[in-house]
Formats: sequence, C-alpha cells, structure tokens
Amino acid sequence: MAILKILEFPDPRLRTIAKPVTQFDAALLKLVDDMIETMYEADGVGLAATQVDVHKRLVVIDVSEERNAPMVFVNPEITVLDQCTREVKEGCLSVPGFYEPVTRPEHVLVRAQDQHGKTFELQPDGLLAVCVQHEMDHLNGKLFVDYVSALKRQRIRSKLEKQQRQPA
Ligand code: GNR
Ligand code: NI
Repeated sequence: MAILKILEFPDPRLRTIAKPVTQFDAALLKLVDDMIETMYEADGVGLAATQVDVHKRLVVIDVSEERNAPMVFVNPEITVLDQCTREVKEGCLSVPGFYEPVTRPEHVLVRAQDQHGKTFELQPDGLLAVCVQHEMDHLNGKLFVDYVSALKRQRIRSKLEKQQRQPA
C-alpha cells in the first residue's frame, strides 16, 4: 500500500471532472487500497480520487468511530429525495484548516458500484449523507468553498497560497 499526495486548493487539478470507471481490475483494487490508507493517514472521513490527482469516479468513505469500516463507491449517482436541507460545518483534506457551514439536501439515495463492479443502493443518514455529497462534488470539480461567500473564499485562497509558498 502507499500514501498518496493530496492536492490542495486552489490547485486547478481539483477542478477536473472525473471519468467513469470502466475496468474493474487489479489496478483499481490497488488504487482503492491506497486511497483508504491515505484517508486514514490524513484522518479524513472520505477521499475522492480527484484529490489524489486520479480523475476517475471513485470515492472512499469511513464514518465509523473505530475507523475500521471503509466503504467504496465507484461511479456513484445521487438522487435528492425531498426538499429537506440541513446545514453542517464542513472541512476538506484539500482545504486544510478551514471549516464552514454548507447547506445540502438531507435525504438522498445513492446508487453506486463496489470495487468489484457490483451495484448497490443506500439511503445514507447524518454525516454519511453529507460526506457522499461532498465527495460527489469532488468528482465534478467542485469544492465546499464554492458554497461560501466570494470574500471568504478569497481569504481562504490567500492563506493557503501563502502556506504553500512556505512549506512546513
Ligand atoms: O474529513 C472530512 N470531514 C468532513 C467533515 C464534514 C463534511 C465533509 C467532510 S469530508 C472530509 C474529507 C474530505 O475532504 N473528503 O473529500
Ligand atoms: Ni473534500
């Protein structure tokens, strides 16, 4: 397994629209394992392939306390079930150190394939519902900072650019 490098805002590669996964092969299984390891190492609840500069429709999520229940979503699709929304403070491994409230649909249906190509459906609750939508945004080149005011986004951009010029 390997720890992958996570791209950080405002890296333009985070704006890439990911392509569907068509080959369920050994390379995909290795990428899934590496993404899970990278998510755990970074203490994230989710990771989209986009964030590790792989532009395929693949997401890993683990919302468990024990960090021992990874879920894999290949080619995910989300259907919004009703008009209910909820505001939750979000963070992102690609926007380190910043947390802002984002309003999203509360009730969604997720249809995806697992790493072997088998289709499944899920009606997520709570943090999982938020996380699936946050990760789906990554696959479409979108970040949670796109939902905050332009002023806040510019401040976040400036601070991260400064940090990136002065590496740890
Ligand atoms: O680790 C993460 N926490 C989180 C908290 C609230 C809403 C969304 C997230 S996802 C984030 C990991 C990440 O950046 N995934 O793309
Ligand atoms: Ni993120």
